[in-house]
Amino acid sequence: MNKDIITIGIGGGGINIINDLARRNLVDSDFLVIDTDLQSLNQCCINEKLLIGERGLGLGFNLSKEELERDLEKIKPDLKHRIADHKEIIVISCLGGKTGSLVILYVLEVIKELQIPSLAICITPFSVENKLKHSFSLSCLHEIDCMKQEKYILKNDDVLNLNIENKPIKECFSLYNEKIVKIINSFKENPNFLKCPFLT
Ligand SMILES: Nc1nc2c(ncn2[C@@H]2O[C@H](COP(=O)(O)OP(=O)(O)OP(=O)(O)O)[C@@H](O)[C@H]2O)c(=O)[nH]1
Ligand SMILES: [Mg+2]
Repeated sequence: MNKDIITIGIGGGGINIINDLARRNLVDSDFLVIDTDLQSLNQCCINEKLLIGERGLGLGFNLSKEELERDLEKIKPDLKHRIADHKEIIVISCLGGKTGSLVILYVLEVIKELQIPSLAICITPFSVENKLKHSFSLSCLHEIDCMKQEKYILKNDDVLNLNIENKPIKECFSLYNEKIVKIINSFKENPNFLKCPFLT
């Protein structure tokens, strides 16, 4: 029996986040993880997984747009099948990575086709990360705006403002994920919560 809501994690960062939410039982939701990287999918505790492409080696920066589109078209029926029966969908992706920044747009298009209310939680790269990551992140956010998709932006730089001294980054990410839990719960309570600024 499906839950009303499904939370989808895309790319390495998205999968890390979903893995942490599920392992600590922080969100009452079904989960799905999607990546081009088989290793990252295999390391994740979620049962529902979708691998994009046959190589399983991640996108790196070498795959052409046409090849990626072809690979995405192949998973479309499976993706639709896994999400269609849910009433609400959350999509979580760390922008900057090639998979995170490109695949999220495709997943959001499919959700739009199905007309299911959805929220994209987009995490932007640390300031110190390379320029290419920031340019992927910016163009992804622009595309999401063009789609008129509801989105909530979180900045990885804020992870550094948590004031947790000498903690491994994984623990800092884990603490930051509690903010993501609040956003998901707000969306569950009211899918229009972003239109009510006093609630955010
Ligand atoms: N908040 C948070 N950010 C993360 C985490 N893991 C990675 N990131 C961020 O995610 C960004 C993108 O990295 P990945 O998600 O691994 O990249 P990807 O989408 O798999 O892309 P490719 O491997 O290049 O195809 C990184 O630059 C980090 O800023 C995490 O657990 N939490
Ligand atoms: Mg990756």
